[in-house]
Amino acid sequence: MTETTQAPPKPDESKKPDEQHLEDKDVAREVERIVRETPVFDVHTHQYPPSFRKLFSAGIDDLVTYHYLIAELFRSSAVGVDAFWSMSKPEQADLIWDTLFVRNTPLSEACRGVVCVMSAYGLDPHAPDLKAAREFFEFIEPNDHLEQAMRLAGVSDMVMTNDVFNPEEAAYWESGAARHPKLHAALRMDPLLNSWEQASETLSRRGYQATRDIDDSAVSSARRFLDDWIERMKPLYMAVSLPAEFRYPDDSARTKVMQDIVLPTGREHNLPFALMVGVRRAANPTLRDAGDSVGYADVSSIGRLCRENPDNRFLASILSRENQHELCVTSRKFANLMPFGCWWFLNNPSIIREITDERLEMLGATFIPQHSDARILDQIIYKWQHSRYTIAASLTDSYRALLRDGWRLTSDQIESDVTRLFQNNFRRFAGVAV
Ligand code: RAT
Ligand code: ZN
Repeated sequence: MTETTQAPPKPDESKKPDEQHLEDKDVAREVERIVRETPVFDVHTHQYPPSFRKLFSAGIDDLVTYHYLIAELFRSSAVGVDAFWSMSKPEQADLIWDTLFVRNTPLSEACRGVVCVMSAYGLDPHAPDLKAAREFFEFIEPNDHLEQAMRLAGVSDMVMTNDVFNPEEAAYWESGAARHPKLHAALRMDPLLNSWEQASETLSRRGYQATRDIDDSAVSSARRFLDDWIERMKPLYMAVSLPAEFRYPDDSARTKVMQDIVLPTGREHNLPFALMVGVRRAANPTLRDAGDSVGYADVSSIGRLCRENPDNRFLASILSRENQHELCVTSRKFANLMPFGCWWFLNNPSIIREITDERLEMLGATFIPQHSDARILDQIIYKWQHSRYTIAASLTDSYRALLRDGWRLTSDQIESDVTRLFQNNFRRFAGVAV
């Protein structure tokens, strides 16, 4: 074929408008399909590979004793907390099942999640007890279980929460327990920033001498400690959860640790730092993990961190619903800030909906809409099924509004936006191959 016999078609002529441009009536169906079929990179979970035996949490007893459900149990049962904690895990699960699923309608998001997971596995959520569910999970080999759950959830990769200050977890890393190629590490360091006293004791005990004063030698010990753990874990980011009272800068040990230890480490290893802000730990300590609460955070502190440290990248998730708009505004000011997820008490459809709407309106497709925070493997199934449903509804309304304004929309555009939201925004920010 020569140039003169056939000229290449002009871009416009190569399109068949009726086939390529979606009509308003087709948008919802197409968005739902693409959101359902696009795999997710789950950027914050509490998953572990099966080789981290005791930390690998899966199956019906773990699902039903999720701390969100423990909090709900005490609102519907007269059982006392001491009596509850003295029970074995299967006894606790039986009580929660009977209370929240047999005697009551499982209306809450956390309850509905168990129903969703059971249905996905073909188990009867109306069962009077957990016998059949226990039998079902008993025979799944852990690696098959992991694969099956990820497939049912449409999750390609998960980021773990790897607490370097937890001796039980550290022991697995030190013993060289096998990693899983789809489970990536995140170096979590709450004590370092929230309790220097405790952190310095742990550092010294592990051979990284650190005094209670954060002097030069303590700084270099803590940096060596982080360097060594980064070398061992190869994390995609470092992370901390911070109380609602977090302020930056201030005259606390935390600001010093940030400035002298954590931020330089992030720059040297080219690692983003994930800030999860707004927790009020142990509001009701008798409930243990279920007793944490929420407080209003200071988003301007995050803005100052981003402004003063342009060579660091920050991921941020804030727990209070009231902080979400400020986080969007701050993200518009700083490209080194990536908002992610609808965290913990925000992981409910009504709230995901409003947060996703405001993020789309203020940030386009430049954010990470959700993470599962799954503590129990099987939860990724419901957390993602529920989130996908709401994210699709938000996106549908955004695209339909765009159509009303005269935009011509194609499936390719939707695919590219959803891939950014579910995969590539995180991959690019964390330096993972796209
Ligand atoms: O959502 C949760 O399960 C919380 O207990 C926390 O794990 C929280 O997500 C965190 O990472 O601190
Ligand atoms: Zn978490």
